Amino acid sequence: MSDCIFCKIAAGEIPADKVYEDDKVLAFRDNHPRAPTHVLVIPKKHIASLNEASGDNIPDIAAAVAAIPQVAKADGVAESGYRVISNCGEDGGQTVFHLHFHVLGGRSFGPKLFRGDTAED
Ligand code: DGP
Repeated sequence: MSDCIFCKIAAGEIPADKVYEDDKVLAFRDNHPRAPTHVLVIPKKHIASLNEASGDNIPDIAAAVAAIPQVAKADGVAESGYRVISNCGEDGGQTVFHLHFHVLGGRSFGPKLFRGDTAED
């Protein structure tokens, strides 16, 4: 997709700190890291979000998921643990509409998903 920043990174048109690459997948460091390890794992194919997960896209999404433990291992967080997030849509907090998995590690996130423990937080 011509105006997609992650497509441009996948095509090598915009530089990124790459940590993993194969024919279907690219992983690179987030430019606004929230943890010592903060890597974005993307399918190279333009898929806007998990909302578009379907038969045709599943091999690309599966390849991205399969790259996650390799990224975690390479960054030394596989044993200590890490968090994987894929924000989907506006309420999900998605800002870049090319499917990506945030791989966050190197610190403890604890059991909470939200700031508080209620559905409104
Ligand atoms: P999300 O809010 O889930 O859509 O996350 C998008 C992330 O992408 C955000 O943490 C910042 C990161 N990001 C945006 N533009 C770039 C870029 O040009 N390069 C890199 N490395 N990361 C980017």
